[in-house]
Parts: sequence; C-alpha cells; structure tokens
Amino acid sequence: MTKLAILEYPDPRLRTKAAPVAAVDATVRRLADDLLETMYGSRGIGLAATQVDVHRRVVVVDVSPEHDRPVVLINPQIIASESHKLCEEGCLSLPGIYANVERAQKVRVRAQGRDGSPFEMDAEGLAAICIQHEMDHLEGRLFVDYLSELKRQLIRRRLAKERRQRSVSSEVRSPASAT
Ligand code: GNR
Ligand code: NI
Repeated sequence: MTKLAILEYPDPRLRTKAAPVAAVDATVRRLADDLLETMYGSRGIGLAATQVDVHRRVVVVDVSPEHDRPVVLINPQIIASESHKLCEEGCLSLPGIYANVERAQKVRVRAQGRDGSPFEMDAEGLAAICIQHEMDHLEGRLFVDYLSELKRQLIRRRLAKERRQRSVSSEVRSPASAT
C-alpha cells in the first residue's frame, strides 16, 4: 500500500466529477487500499479518490475509535436520508479549516464493497456526515461551497498564508539555502 499526496483547495482538480467504476478489478482494489493507507496516515476519518487525483467513484471511511473498521464504498448512492442538522466539518484538502454544514444525521447507502459485491448500510451521526462529505468530493463539491463567498475568501487567504509560511520555514531549514 502507498500513502498518496492529497490535493489541497483551491486546486481545480478537486472540482472533477468522478466516473462510475464499471468493474471492481485489481486496480480499483489497489486504489481502495491506497486510500485507506493515505487516510490513516493523515489521521482522517474518510477519504475520496478525488482527493488523490483519481476521478473514479471510490471512497473510504473509518469513524471507529480504534481505527480498525475500514469501510470501502464503490459507486455509493444515498437511497434515504433524514433529520438534517448543522455539524462541524473538517477536510484533509483544507487543513486546519472547520465550519458548520447542514447534513442528514441518518442515511441509508447502497454501494459495492472492496470485492465488488453490492450491499446496503445504515449510518448515523459522524459516519453519516462523513459519507455525505466523501460523496460530495466525487461530485467535485467541498464543504466550503455551502458557506458564503466572503467566508470562502477568508479561508482561501488563510490557507495561502499558511502555505507561504510552510514554504519559508522549509527554506530556512533546507541546507541549500545555507550556501
Ligand atoms: O478527517 C476528516 N474529518 C471530518 C470531520 C467532520 C466531517 C467530515 C470529515 S471528513 C475528513 C477527511 C476528509 O477530508 N475526507 O474527505
Ligand atoms: Ni474532505
């Protein structure tokens, strides 16, 4: 398994709509495994293929406290949802940014698993929120899209500033700058 690089907002590739997976083959299983490795290695509770620049309908989720309950959802669909509430969300593509988003607290999901077989599952609370967040990624949607343009602009500026500071501190530390 490989830990992959995660695209960060406002990278335009995060806006790509993912294509359905026609057949769950070795490449798709490898992708699911790499998504899990990348998610666990980044301390996330979910990850969509879109975030690693692969535009196919595959997401992974693990909201268990011990990080030992991986769920692979291929071609996921929400077939029922209820009880919408505001909840705070974060995203590995927007490091350090958190905002309240309205989501269904209960969803029923139909998907295919890592072996390609179809199944349905009920999810509530954080798991339900996370699945909706990951499915948004497959549509090229991010949680900041639910906020006002003013808030989005503030977030873009904050992320740009943090990236600038990250690159300055790496220049200071890099031996190349000491010449
Ligand atoms: O790690 C993550 N935490 C999180 C918290 C609240 C709502 C959604 C999430 S998903 C996020 C990982 C991520 O960016 N998945 O796309
Ligand atoms: Ni995300």
